[in-house]
Amino acid sequence: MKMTFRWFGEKSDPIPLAYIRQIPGCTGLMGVLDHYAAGEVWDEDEIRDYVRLVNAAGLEVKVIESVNVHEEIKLGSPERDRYIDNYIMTVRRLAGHGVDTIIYNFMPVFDWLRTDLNRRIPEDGSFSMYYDEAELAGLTPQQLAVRTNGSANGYSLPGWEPERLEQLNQILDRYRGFTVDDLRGSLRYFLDAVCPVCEELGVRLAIHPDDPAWPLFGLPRLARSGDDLNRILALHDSPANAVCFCTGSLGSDPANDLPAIAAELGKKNRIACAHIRNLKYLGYHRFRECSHLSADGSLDLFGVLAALHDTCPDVTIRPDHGRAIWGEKGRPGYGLYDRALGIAYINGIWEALSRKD
Ligand SMILES: [Mn+2]
Repeated sequence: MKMTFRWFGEKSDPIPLAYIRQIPGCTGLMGVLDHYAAGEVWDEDEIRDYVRLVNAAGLEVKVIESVNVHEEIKLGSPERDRYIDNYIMTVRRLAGHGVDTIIYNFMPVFDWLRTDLNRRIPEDGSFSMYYDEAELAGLTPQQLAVRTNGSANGYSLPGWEPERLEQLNQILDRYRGFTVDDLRGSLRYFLDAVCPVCEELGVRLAIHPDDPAWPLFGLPRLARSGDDLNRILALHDSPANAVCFCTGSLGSDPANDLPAIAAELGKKNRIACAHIRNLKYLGYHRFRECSHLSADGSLDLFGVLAALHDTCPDVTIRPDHGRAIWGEKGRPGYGLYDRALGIAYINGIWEALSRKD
């Protein structure tokens, strides 16, 4: 197992790389260059400088997150080929600098969604991200977008960039009548084009599950259960067509048996990487994020890690969202302290699993 950390880059992440290097067992990053809009080709020099900077801090960067897919690709419009060519160019450039895993999602319009990014946890006074579908009632997508960005401590959140949301109405109109089968067809076309290049380069494309794991604002979603993920893997049968196993996203639906899904996908050798976090169910489509400790939430993180340890022991892991604790005022979900605690917890479980062998 390789332990990594999400880092947003020197200009938009307040956490120094040197601090990340000091987290026990943390040897690398899942990197992000989040100023690129979906569809843009990433600049070669910038990729090189980024990788050098990370390496100079004693960390690897083999996994890159949020190479976002343009809406024209998801909509399957004639424009898509141009954006797929751009995507392939970015993949080639990243591979040229040692990247072997690229995480993407295929959610129409919206990336991950919460109704509150800083909700106080009454039990311990810390703050975490919170979702309550009842709070969405009466909110238009635009109002929600404004509210989400407004509570982000001044940071631009991945998937919620203001530029992208300007044309929200137009994009939402174009999705009217678009079904989950249409969306899956668009994904197949994308995978058929990009996976052969990935195979040639030794890169894996890892789809991130939908977050939360149900449709929003009537938009279709295709990656919200084990069955969905198996269907996606069957769209293009290749080791390059893989999954980022995100426990918090899949786990938002209590019907998803996370250890069983992890074991099944791991046995197929299709888990390229994993995001590990916990959440606590508070009611129907209502949950909060919590510490990683299984006892603090509703997910069986021991069971998930045991399944990964059994089926894909070389997996790259990072702790996912953490709470804001000890007065830290950072990017919501991406502070240093609670994610470092998450790593310590995951490391402990992993060592116990390894010693048991
Ligand atoms: Mn995730």
